[in-house]
Amino acid sequence: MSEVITIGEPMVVFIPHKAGSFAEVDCFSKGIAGAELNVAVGIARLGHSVSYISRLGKDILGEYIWQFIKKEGIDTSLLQMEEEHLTGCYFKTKVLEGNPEVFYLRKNSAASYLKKEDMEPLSFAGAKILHLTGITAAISKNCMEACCQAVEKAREQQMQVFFDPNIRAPLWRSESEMRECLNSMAALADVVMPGLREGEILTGRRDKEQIADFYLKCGVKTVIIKNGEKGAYCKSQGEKGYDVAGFPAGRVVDTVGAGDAFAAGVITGILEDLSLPETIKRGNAMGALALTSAGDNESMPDRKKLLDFIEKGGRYECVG
Ligand code: KDG
Repeated sequence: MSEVITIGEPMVVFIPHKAGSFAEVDCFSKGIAGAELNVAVGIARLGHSVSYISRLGKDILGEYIWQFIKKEGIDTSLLQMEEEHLTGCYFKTKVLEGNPEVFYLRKNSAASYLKKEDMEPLSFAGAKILHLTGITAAISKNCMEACCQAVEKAREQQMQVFFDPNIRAPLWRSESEMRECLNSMAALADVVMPGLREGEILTGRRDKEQIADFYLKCGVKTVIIKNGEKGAYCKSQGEKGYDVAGFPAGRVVDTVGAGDAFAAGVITGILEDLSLPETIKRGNAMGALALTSAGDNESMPDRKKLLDFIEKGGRYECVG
């Protein structure tokens, strides 16, 4: 089994060539998306083994995604292809500042039919980390149950469980349901990695230490709160919290996928037994690099690009 296992919904993303509403844009490029898949790409490019659990529709998008996953060296043995449902996709806008808007065409997608029973026959033997995000939990009740089942299996193998809440409000019926589900998933994890704003929304606290304490009280071992260019704040059980400085990103092309790049940096740092501050520094560097391209995982670095970026203290030529 691979070192890391992750579960999620892959999508094709359509990336506009210019700013404006959908009606105003004529040309789009296509790319591959899906938070957990982005993380898997980051992990694989740094030379670690990773398995991706998902369902794809047997259609042109599903075929395209399958080829991409194989090309990236991610284990496809836990991927299923099915005839009945389609593969999801989404469109994003191009913005000159801030976060782009996203429009999903993913309701009833093949991945939303992932279920608990799909997890039961799988062997997690030998794997070290299970990475989950709140997006998979949001797409359907059965996906949420599949994630919980995966946590049980991970526990049997003494794996560490990582959780990124990844708030995607349009996927939830209400904010209270979202808060309750995401916090209950977070409580199952060893390491929780919310963005600062996400932490505020989910816990109702306004301060990074209070947000961290909220999750530590639920039994989480380490909380890492992402704060964009400023870096991240970390607090572990029984220890004092600390900040790890971020990297200047240079020109920001697109912010989507930065949190996933951060997670890939943290997960690989843990696999390589880096100290926690060094691990988070790697996460910050990966997050900054992710801002330099229009795709969701296009600028996930290989090891050389990552080490060069860290050595130079940031700044990288933008793509697109
Ligand atoms: O974190 C990046 C993801 O948001 C993006 O790749 C698409 O998975 C996606 C989603 O659900 O928004």
